[in-house]
Amino acid sequence: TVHDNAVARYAKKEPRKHTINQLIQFGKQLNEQKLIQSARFVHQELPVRLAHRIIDLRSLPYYVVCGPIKRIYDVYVEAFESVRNFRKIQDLQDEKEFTVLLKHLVDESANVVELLAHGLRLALLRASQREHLDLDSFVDQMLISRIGRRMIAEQHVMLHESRPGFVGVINTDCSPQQCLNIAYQECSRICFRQYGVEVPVQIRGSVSTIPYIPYHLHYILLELLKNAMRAVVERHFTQNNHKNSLLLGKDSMPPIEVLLTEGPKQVTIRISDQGGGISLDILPSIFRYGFSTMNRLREEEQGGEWDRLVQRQSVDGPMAGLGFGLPLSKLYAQYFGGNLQLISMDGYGTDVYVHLDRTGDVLEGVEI
Ligand code: W6P
Repeated sequence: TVHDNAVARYAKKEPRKHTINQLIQFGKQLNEQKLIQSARFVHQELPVRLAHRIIDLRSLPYYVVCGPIKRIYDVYVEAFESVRNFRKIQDLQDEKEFTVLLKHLVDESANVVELLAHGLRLALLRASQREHLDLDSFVDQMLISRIGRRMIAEQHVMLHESRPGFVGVINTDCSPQQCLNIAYQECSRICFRQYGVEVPVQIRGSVSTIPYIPYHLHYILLELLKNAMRAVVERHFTQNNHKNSLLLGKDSMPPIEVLLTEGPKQVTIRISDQGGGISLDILPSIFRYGFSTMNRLREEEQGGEWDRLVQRQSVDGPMAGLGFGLPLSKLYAQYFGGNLQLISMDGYGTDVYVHLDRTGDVLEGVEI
């Protein structure tokens, strides 16, 4: 098509990466010139990052890029064109209109993760007869890139709003403790709605605040707490009989223990549940896309394979998603130099370690 040259041209450039501290430095004491400069950066940068993904999508087999993934491709091409064709940003009026476009693009692409999950499921179904298909690193790259694009777009949009403690979407004094409490409250509500019980959480230790994007941390902690609570509830109802369990109070569930620690460079959050751990045959798959622990019990019943599990996604309640929660949480943790590790103690429970950089000096992105 007519865009091919433009895509190739932009894809020759490498993305320009920033650290959290650079974004904070740039975004504070904002004036008109800096706002225009910020818009110009996004104007140049988004097409570069999109072009790389467009090329990636084109390199996939035909039967993968149809349905939901073709839809993603179309959304990306449209975003690429609309940003690239936007006039040179010269004054505040240009900047204002460009910001409206950015908001629009962020909203438009809200369902990309869902499309990716459905597309992956379809692709794996189609591929099973033909060839061995491993799309994990492709999906990783799609999601890492999406985290980055959304961050730079939302950062620019949010520079217009001044909130205490924030520079754009970055909280210069993000409290892991507070974030944990908020995620815990939300998770308790979800858990109670789904199962009619609550799982107690005990929090120990305290840490300093860090420069961070609260949304990223909230996503990670909510996801991990949901997994932990689900494991504890399922184990509880499996071990005890249902009638008895209903008579027992909240304290009969073994608590999830959270420990917050810090060193010179990192904050670490360890979340320990006594949900029985993760069965050894599925442990190697838990960071794979499309694998959902919601299917754990059913798999044990049926002795199924991961390939067959991916066929049964997306009908789960709010405690389980499309099998993207855990791997996506890991990418969020890694995006600014942190990490996420999981240790299962077979038959007992699971420990998850979330490491977060506290210096703010690590470049965005994840090497895969
Ligand atoms: C489990 C499975 C899991 C995944 C992520 C976090 C905690 C847990 N606990 O049993």
